[in-house]
Order: sequence, then C-alpha cells, then structure tokens
Amino acid sequence: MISTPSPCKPSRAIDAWGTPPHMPPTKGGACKLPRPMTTKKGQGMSVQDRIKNEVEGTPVVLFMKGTPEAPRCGFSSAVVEVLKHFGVAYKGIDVLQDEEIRQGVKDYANWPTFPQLYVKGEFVGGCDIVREMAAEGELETLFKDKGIPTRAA
Ligand SMILES: N[C@@H](CCC(=O)N[C@@H](CS)C(=O)NCC(=O)O)C(=O)O
Repeated sequence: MISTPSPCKPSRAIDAWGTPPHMPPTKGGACKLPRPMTTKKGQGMSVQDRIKNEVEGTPVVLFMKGTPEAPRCGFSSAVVEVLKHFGVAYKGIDVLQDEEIRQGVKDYANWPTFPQLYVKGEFVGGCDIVREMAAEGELETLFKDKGIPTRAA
C-alpha cells in the first residue's frame, strides 16, 4: 500500500538537468531513452511558457524534488509511489536542478510546495491531495476520464 511520507530530506545526489520520462516497467524491460525538459533556458521563452509547454505536451507531469528513480524528498517519493501503484507513465521534472523552474512552477499553479502533479495540463495537487484522491478512488477516475492508461491497481 501507499506509505506515509517521511520528512523532506535528500536521498542521494543526482547530476542530470531535468529528469527523463518515467515509464512503468514493460514486459520486455524496455524503457524509453531519457530526455531532458523539452524547452531549455536561452531559447527566448519565458519560464511560464516553458512550464506550460511541459504540462500541455506530456499527459502526466510531476514536478518534484529529485527523480522518479531517486526522489530527494519524502513528499515527492510518496507521489512517485502512488503513480507507480497505478502504473501510470509520467515525466518527472526535478525542480532542484533549476531555481527558475522551481519558482516558476509555484507561480504557475499558485501553489507554494512540491510535489505538483499535472494531468493533461491541469494542476491536480500536491502530496496530500494526490494521496487522498488515490485513497478515495478519485485519482483512478481522473485518469480514466482524461484517457490516461493505468494498470489495474
Ligand atoms: N503538504 C504538502 C507537503 C509538501 C511540502 O511541504 N513541500 C515543501 C518541502 S519538500 C516544499 O516544497 N517547499 C518549497 C520549496 O522547497 O521550494 C503537500 O501535500 O504536497
């Protein structure tokens, strides 16, 4: 089951900028190649446009601390576990790698903390909301309504 998150603390250091899309395990063990955040600094886009592109360009996006493979915060880790539980494919974006994105995402949803989950461009919530929605069956309904494939959980 989904366990209670531990306090926010680093697990281990990572050095990649941005994080690859996280795919649930496939039968053949195949996994898509890592790709960074699709819109990088210095391309003339505002940070708000970069964020908008991300959340509208990928069905499920998790702004988090650390990566899906190595979360650096208990709250982020808890949402990773929820998404894993549902077998949903998503892109994790490590806000610790980019201060501009870290602040910009807070402004984008007017939400002050991480993690932040987006489904089909819409902000769903942080750790507490996602866990509660998962427990109430609302998250599964949301995924279904939005056409996000899930593994029977
Ligand atoms: N109640 C929040 C807990 C998350 C939280 O408190 N996150 C903090 C510590 S990891 C945070 O993101 N602070 C802002 C920051 O570090 O920029 C939730 O449900 O997501």
